[in-house]
Amino acid sequence: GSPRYSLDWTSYSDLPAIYEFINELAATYPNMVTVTSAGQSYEGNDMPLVKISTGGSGKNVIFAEGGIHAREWIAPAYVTWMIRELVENYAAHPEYVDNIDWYIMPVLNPDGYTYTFSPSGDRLWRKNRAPNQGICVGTDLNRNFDFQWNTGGSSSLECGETYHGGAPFSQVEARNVRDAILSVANQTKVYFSFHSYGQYWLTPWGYTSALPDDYQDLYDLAQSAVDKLTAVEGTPYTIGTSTNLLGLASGCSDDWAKGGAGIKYSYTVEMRDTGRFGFQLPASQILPNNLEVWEGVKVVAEAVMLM
Ligand code: ING
Ligand code: ZN
Repeated sequence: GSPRYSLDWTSYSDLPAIYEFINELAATYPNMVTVTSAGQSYEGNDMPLVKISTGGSGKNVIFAEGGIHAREWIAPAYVTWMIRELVENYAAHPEYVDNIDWYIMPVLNPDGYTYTFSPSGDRLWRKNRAPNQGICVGTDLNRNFDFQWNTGGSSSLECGETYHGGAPFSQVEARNVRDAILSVANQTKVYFSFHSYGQYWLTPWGYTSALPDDYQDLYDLAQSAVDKLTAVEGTPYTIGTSTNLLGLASGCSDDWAKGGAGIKYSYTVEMRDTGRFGFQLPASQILPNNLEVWEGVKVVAEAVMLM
């Protein structure tokens, strides 16, 4: 039968609805969708890892995640929609699943995400929800990765929005995604971290203004992707390194994916908008955002088939 779930991408979905969606897809398409657990968050929420594959071994992998920052609701909304597109719309473009194994984590910060949905929480919360030594809660998971950790562009203060944590990989959510990536790193050609906002297609590095030695390769593929993305309805995206476009930021997941896990094409995509609504992007923009970003992701997937 058809999967029964509440997501329709005309509104934002809370954590239970997202988990219901991926579990329903796995139950309906057991030959294409496998959901395993990458571990649990500090508060004990599951961190599902969705594998989309038509079988076979040794295929190239695209690893994608969203929701490392709690308030960036468009990120899980995009990533869940991309899962739906790959699976329910498989027949329209079977090549993306037949030639690539997709590993997708839709909500990397489930505790923070839940907090942004709670009436007693904070819609604009960014960090996770693990307590620190003092009164302030939370570590910025996107400063907690063990590559050039705490070398600039992160906060040593536990109350800071970019608090990097007490040690690299001090946070269980960051360790869980680390282990999920490492389990497939030798096959993984591309790592995507979906964020908002700003309309940037970012490459490493975040820890230095120096460019990776293969920066031209990352830039050229990003340019091809952004060309198609922008062609949909004119949404402009800027391409460059996170340091050079947004300033220093060390301990980020994309730097670790490239420098630590050895994944050549590591991208952080900052989706809509450019600040009018910011993190509170109206739900009416979920589908337009998703359709254009998917055009860019497809360009990357086509390149991955030839790698
Ligand atoms: N921006 C990113 C952040 O973590 C970023 C910018 C991306 C920095 C990649 C370093 C590497 O601060 C948002 N909106 O989270
Ligand atoms: Zn973010």
